[in-house]
Amino acid sequence: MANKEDKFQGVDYYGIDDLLTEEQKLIRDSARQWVKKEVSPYIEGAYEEAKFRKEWIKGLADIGAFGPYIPTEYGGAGLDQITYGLIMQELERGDSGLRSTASVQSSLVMYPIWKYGSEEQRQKYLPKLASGEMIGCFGLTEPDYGSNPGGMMSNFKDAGDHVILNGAKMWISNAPFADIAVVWAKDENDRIHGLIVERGMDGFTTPTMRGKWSLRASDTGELVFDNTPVPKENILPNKSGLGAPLGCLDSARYGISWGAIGAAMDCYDSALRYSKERVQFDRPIGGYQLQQKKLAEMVTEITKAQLLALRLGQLKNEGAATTGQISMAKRNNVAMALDIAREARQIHGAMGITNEYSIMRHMMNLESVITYEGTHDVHLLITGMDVTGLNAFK
Ligand code: TGC
Ligand code: FAD
Repeated sequence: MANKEDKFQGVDYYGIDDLLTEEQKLIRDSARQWVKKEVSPYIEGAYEEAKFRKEWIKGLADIGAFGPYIPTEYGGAGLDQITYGLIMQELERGDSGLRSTASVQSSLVMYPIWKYGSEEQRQKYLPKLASGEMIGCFGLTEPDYGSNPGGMMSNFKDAGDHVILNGAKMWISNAPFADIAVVWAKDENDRIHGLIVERGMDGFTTPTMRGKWSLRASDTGELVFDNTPVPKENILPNKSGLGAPLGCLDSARYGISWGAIGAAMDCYDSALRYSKERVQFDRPIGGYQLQQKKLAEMVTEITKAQLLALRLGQLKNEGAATTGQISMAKRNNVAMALDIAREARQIHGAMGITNEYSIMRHMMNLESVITYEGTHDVHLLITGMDVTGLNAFK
């Protein structure tokens, strides 16, 4: 629905703003204003059409959402990890698909090029990715290897100054319009490497995946490689093995732990307002204990999630956050947001299923967010392994 008024106020029950710097708040607020002005009026239309609006790319770059923590010498914003988290929070407050585009660009495309790439690769790709002139995607998941990416079949063989890449990736965010793909594939010794594949390379196609009832404002596709020649200079030289893509996931999962708070805050904010306006049996429904229980629990869970994300951000800034800690925050905060979306939907009654409110859209989006970047169960097993030292995956 176009021109819907966005009345979002922000949720800060514990005065967490006092723990943020002026710069962090300023950047968070400018992301919030951009979402209010450029996203909220158009998001329901984009969702119905099942299309990411390319018009958003420049705005995302302008608010620093592409590579917030990438050094300025490569075109990034050079910000700290908490600011990165706050930007993801504001984007996902607008829509999870919007945050997805920024997560993928920053943590799954720019991060591996920055961390594992050569200096030439950094200079060639990072400034264009930061400005939005170039959009990237990340190909790890395959039709038969989702939670278990180590089993991937995609492979490449040496052919002199280039390699020949074969295989298929699916469920790839931004694939249909990406200019480059960071693709994970095995060499002839079964070792996983990252390759930068450019649109236009022979035998490389990106069919769109249709029929999603979730994350509809984000374009999802396949990556198909049919004897695709990739120059050797496009292989990321500085890290190989499954730990390389998993390292990128740590960064993206961290951003999602903040993003989910944004979706939850939007649902709570809307439910709180509605509960005070909607009258049944001659009283606002917010005056009934059953509705207050929902609202009180929502704000409690949001506050806990905010503290978890903030502490994780501090650890990230110190370079001390572990995979287990990141998994805990991603798992907890996404499940929290999904629970809140479901409860908020009930507070809105029938209106909650319409696109007059953002609730149902958030709820449907969060069904993807709880699955991608490691499912809810996978993250539980990561935490379980971390605390027991015993692997329950295999
Ligand atoms: P495992 O044997 O445990 O580990 C293999 C190697 O990787 C190292 N490692 C890590 N390194 C860096 N960061 C991490 N988080 C790491 N976790 C593990 C590990 O030390 C080992 O190194 P080495 O040197 O000994 O070889 O691997 P496994 O095969 O048992 O699998 C473990 C498991 C299941 C936890 C992992 O594979 C996993 O996380 N699965 C979930 C897959 C997933 O999250 N896919 C996401 C695809 S991308 C996406 O969804 C984008 S959504 C778009 C958006 O964000 O909007
Ligand atoms: P499966 O791995 O088949 O899991 C099915 C079920 O089995 C899950 O409940 C899971 O928790 C459970 N399970 C699996 N293993 C175990 C075990 N050992 N013990 C107990 N339970 C287990 N991938 C990319 O590479 N790039 C992207 O950009 C990307 N974008 C995405 C966008 C969307 C909208 C979606 C929905 C997915 C995207 N993905 C992307 C893929 C995503 O990462 C995978 O869907 C996810 O990792 C899970 O894999 P799967 O769907 O194959 O589920």
